[in-house]
Amino acid sequence: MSADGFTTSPPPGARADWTIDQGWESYSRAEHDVWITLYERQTAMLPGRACDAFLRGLDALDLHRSGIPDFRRINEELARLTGWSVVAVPGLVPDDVFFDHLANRRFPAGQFIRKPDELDYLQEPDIFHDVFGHVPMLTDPVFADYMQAYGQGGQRALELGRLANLARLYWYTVEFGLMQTPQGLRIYGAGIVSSRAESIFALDDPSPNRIGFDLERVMRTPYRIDDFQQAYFVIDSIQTLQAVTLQDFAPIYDRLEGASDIGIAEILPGDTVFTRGTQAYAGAGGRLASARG
Ligand code: HBI
Ligand code: FE
Repeated sequence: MSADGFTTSPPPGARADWTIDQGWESYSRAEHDVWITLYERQTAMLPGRACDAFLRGLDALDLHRSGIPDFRRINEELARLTGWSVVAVPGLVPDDVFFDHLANRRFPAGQFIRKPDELDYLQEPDIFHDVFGHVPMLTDPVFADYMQAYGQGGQRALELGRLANLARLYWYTVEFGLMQTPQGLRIYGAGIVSSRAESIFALDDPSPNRIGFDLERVMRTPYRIDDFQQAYFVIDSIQTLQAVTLQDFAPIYDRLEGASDIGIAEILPGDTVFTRGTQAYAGAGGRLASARG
């Protein structure tokens, strides 16, 4: 048990809450260049794909074209807008640590950046996924409330042993969420918006299902951690997410107790279907198949 009452002690050099100094001065030119490559590639393609709140956040924080942003600088504006701050961590942190940060409006961001030969895919969230992908949405007051409520919900889910269900909510909204707008579907999920290939696949490809968001339906639906999603869930507004967190999850968890998982590619009779996917991409072996090329 660490000093802050967390179940796992932090790695050497990290504080009890697993935070470390970003050490912005120590990033190399090559590391800044990786950020610039990714930043320019994504910002060139996101207008018309990312939702307005994301694009507004990108502008508000002025996430620099000139390289990896200094958390001290972006935190001044972020704190003014919604009271959030970005804190540096060495990588994935234990769930209880993660939820405690979110519940206190601190977003834990990986301090490292991917290598030039990993531009398109990496398993662990790096600073580009976390800061470019997640932080712009935290400038939106309603989404900022949702993320804090998610952290509080996570702490409760840990107490109730329902983390797996709650993790699906995070995955299908914060990481891979789509939003319906008068101009069509738009991206707000960090896992999509920080990936060039998935920013195209999630909106344009006929392979995945695109289904109207429903809390219990999402909590019963497994997800992919190794490849593009086989299903994306669509909210009609960010306010929908805030409404979700105003519910008491305990009765929902009770109903989920006896409920089976829904097949990852399945469409239910009660689903609002935006796209009945072909599942051709997943059926052909997905990324690994295309990587094998
Ligand atoms: N740690 N740094 C970091 N970033 C995450 O997104 C993260 C994490 N730890 C746990 C976690 N996500 C998920 O297991 C929870 O969302 C359930
Ligand atoms: Fe993430």
